Amino acid sequence: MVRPNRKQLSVAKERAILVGLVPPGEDWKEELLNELASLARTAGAVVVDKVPQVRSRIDPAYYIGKGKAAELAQKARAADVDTVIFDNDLSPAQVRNLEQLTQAKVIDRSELILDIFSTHARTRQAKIQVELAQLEYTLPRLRGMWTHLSRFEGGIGTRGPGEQQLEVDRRIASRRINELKKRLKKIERRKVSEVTKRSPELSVSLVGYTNAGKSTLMNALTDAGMLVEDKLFATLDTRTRRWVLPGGKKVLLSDTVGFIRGLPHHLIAAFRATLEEARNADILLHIADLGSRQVLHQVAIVEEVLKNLGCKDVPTILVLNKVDIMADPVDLEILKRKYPENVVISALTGERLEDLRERIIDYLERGWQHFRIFCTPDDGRVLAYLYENGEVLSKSFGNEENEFLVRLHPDYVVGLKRLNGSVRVNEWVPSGPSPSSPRSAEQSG
Ligand SMILES: Nc1nc2c(ncn2[C@@H]2O[C@H](COP(=O)(O)OP(=O)(O)OP(=O)(O)O)[C@@H](O)[C@H]2O)c(=O)[nH]1
Ligand SMILES: [Mg+2]
Repeated sequence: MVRPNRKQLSVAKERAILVGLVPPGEDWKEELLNELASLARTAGAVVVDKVPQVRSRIDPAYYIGKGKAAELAQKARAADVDTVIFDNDLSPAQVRNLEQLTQAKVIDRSELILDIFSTHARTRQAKIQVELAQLEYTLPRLRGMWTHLSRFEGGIGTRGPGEQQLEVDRRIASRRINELKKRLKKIERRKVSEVTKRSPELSVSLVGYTNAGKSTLMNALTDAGMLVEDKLFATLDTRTRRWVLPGGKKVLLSDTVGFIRGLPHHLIAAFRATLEEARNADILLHIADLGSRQVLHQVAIVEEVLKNLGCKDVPTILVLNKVDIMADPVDLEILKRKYPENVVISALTGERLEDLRERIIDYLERGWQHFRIFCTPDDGRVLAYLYENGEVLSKSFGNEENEFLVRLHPDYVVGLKRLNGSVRVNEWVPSGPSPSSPRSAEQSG
């Protein structure tokens, strides 16, 4: 396959120096580069040094200023570094200038994240999504990249062919982008039809910052067998499993790709369909990592991404995870106050998972209404369905017809009628005390 000329973005096994710009007065200097270090390690690089730069103004030519860049070049040479990774996004000109000065490969945060995504993508959909995001990120930069490549390929004086090559690259890249978009549409259409074919079961989506413990929780609640790793972006596709709650109620639970500060917007665009799962969910479980000192920042970032994805109106429970390794109890109190809908758990030890289960049951039952259901006596599936999805308050069995009083979410009435077209359903407003508790209804039936 013909691919446009692309700078080798992969940093696997390379020795790297990390650089980040911190506005004066900010106190998260160390933490900022810790996250970049996790990203770099996840990508396979060996971090040899971290250089946070306190500076308020961005230098258009060298980002951190020429003096600082020269110091950086010295450090890079002394430590025999292959790559310099910037925590911020750089312009093509800045990359070029910095590479000339440091004699090392220079990549920015977005490129690093794209690199991780491309090595972690497993499904066809995720692979296409990542390639699309990479091409869209590099297309406007092709000019800068060509100059960069021509330097290594002895391109001085070969300007003519260079320009021509650039045009060819652009055309190949655009054509490939269109092709990938088409393929993606096809996969997405098929997925949509799969989703609409699903039963009326309520869906619960796990969302949250990368490494917060979404997949660990998914495994603890279902037998999903999701890959769990102390690495960023272990999960890149959506996995949905049936989650059986105490009492036998079932919901669909989905695990999906995590969020991070400064997620390249091409990536969000490419992964929109994957993240769509969250928008269509009945309930979101926002998993937060109490083990991180940055948990407040992380929760705010996830909230922001959710808002951009159009999930503002989906009921959300904040799941405060990793209580077994909590970094700061004050953060926990702040979050609990700010988000009254919360539970505190440890997905790893299983601590207080029952609180989460109960909360989901509460949530599911909140929209329940009372119904009087009539059906012919020969269909046992109706009663089984009612037990599975609602609460049966009383039963009376007749020769012609059975009658059940139930509490049920209105969504399930549709499924009931699909099950047996002759079922009649009347809404019922109970007056006075409920006819009987479920237990005594069991006995009376
Ligand atoms: N101590 C502790 N560690 C946890 C807990 N939950 C998850 N972890 C660890 O946190 C790391 C990340 O867990 P994952 O479940 O892969 O996180 P994720 O949110 O799915 O991450 P991505 O898929 O990368 O976005 C793993 O090393 C887990 O073992 C917890 O409750 N306590
Ligand atoms: Mg995961």
